[in-house]
Amino acid sequence: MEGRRFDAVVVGAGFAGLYMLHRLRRAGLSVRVLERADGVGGTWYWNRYPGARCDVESVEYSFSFDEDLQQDWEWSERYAGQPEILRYLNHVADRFDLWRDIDLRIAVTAARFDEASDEWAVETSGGPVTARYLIMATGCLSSANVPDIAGLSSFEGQVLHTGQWPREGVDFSGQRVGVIGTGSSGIQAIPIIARVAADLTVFQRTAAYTVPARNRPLEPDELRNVKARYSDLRAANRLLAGGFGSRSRAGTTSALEVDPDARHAAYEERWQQGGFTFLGAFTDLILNRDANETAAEFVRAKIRATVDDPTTVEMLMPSQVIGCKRLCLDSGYYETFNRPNVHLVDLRRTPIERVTRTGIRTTEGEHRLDTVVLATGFDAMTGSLLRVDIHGRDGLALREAWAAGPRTYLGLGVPGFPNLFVVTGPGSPSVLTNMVVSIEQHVEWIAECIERLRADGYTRIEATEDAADRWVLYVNAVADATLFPTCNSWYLGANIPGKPRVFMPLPGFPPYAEQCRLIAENGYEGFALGP
Ligand code: NA7
Repeated sequence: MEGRRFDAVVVGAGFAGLYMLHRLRRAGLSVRVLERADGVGGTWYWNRYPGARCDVESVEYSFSFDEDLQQDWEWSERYAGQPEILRYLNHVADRFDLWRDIDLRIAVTAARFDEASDEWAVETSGGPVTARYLIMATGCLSSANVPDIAGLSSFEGQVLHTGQWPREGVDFSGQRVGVIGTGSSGIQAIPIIARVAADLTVFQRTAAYTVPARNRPLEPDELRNVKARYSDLRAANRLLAGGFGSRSRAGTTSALEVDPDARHAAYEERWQQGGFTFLGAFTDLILNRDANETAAEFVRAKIRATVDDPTTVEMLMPSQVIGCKRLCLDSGYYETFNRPNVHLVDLRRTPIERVTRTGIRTTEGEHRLDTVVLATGFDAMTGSLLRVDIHGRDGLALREAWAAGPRTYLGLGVPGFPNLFVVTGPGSPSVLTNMVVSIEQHVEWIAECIERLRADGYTRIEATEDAADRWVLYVNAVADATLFPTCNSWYLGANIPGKPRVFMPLPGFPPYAEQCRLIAENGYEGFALGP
């Protein structure tokens, strides 16, 4: 690979990188995918913690670009677990003969745009390569957030992060385990660890809302029905704000327009169905605080009804807007706190003072532990991009350009960084959607753009400053019309100390996709093409 030149270098071999490779190769480009892991899968390669499972239903969280693929692949469960998704992505790599253009165990460390040749000089752990186009398919949740907790390195037991889980798995039997973090990862792992560990202590900073996933095996009939009209299902999903969920009925009224009994019945029906459909019960749950509070209170009542110990109930009571931090789906999370071997520590009342050689010391005393599991999330959306030392035109560093927060046009292009594309970058719907739908839309847009540039004899494309300024204002205006900016979520970068507080994803897939389409149709409005 070293010293070679490609039409495109793609960084990352998850859903985005694999499809990008396939699509660009079909367009006749020479492409190289560089992946730091020793396998494909991206976030599904790294997140092997117990209970890791997708929270979008498997028949929807999968590629739609190839009819034979979607007809042939048989998902076994309503929500696919991590091992099954990883098998699927390996199958995709086999099926489309992708391996020959993928380099594993290669970390991309830096990239510099050369204005004389309109090419990127890419530095990797395997030596330098050059490419006209640099496509960052680095994922939104791929840079683990390991918090700076005093004494962590002095702990003599194991420290594990859910997003960097050992490939060989971990046997917790007989162990005293501490889990820090109660987001999706913690909420999925905790019930499973609790079943095998001798003792489990959960260290909670913010109480989360979670609704039952109601995961189950998929019946052959159900799968047959989906496949009989698969393209209709995909098309219907693309018309929804989140790019998924068209098989469940969306609410059509405000939560405040119906009487309390009808409202309760609507929530209860969806609670029994399981999944994100809960927040689709009414039209204004993410727009109106009073409406939102009715859903929040329904979940709080479920916690009171499920958990036996009143002190634990009180600690588990979430207070922020429901859905402001990403809603979690669980399998027996609240019930786990009724087990005699599970204890909850509220870090707001009794913060961690330090990790000692033998456990975690809070202001209340020491919890002796054999293993600490950090379910502390990710430096989301920008972490994996900024980990690479990218320099654009005039030597401009991406880290400098984004010092006050990410600034993109469409989440796809960055002013000052010609021929750089970001798949599901900040400023695009990405993590507020079914990621596979957003990835397919981006990959296809990027591939068509490059095909057009090549056909028309251009060697350079760059988002203009003006277009990016307007885009950032637009994304903020859309987000500000929702309740999303009202809490300290990773959507805002609020989970990482010192990270600029900017709402990064753009709510609403269909209008976004339509804008991308029109911009391309109008000759890539907002981009400067050259020479
Ligand atoms: P999340 O959703 O970012 O959750 C991380 C959790 O860890 C959350 O409860 C945090 O509390 C907690 N946390 C983070 N740092 C600390 C420190 N320093 N001390 C104590 N607690 C801390 O990450 P996940 O991996 O669970 O999920 C990420 C996404 O993956 C998820 O949304 C799905 O899309 C899949 P906080 O809420 O910040 O107070």
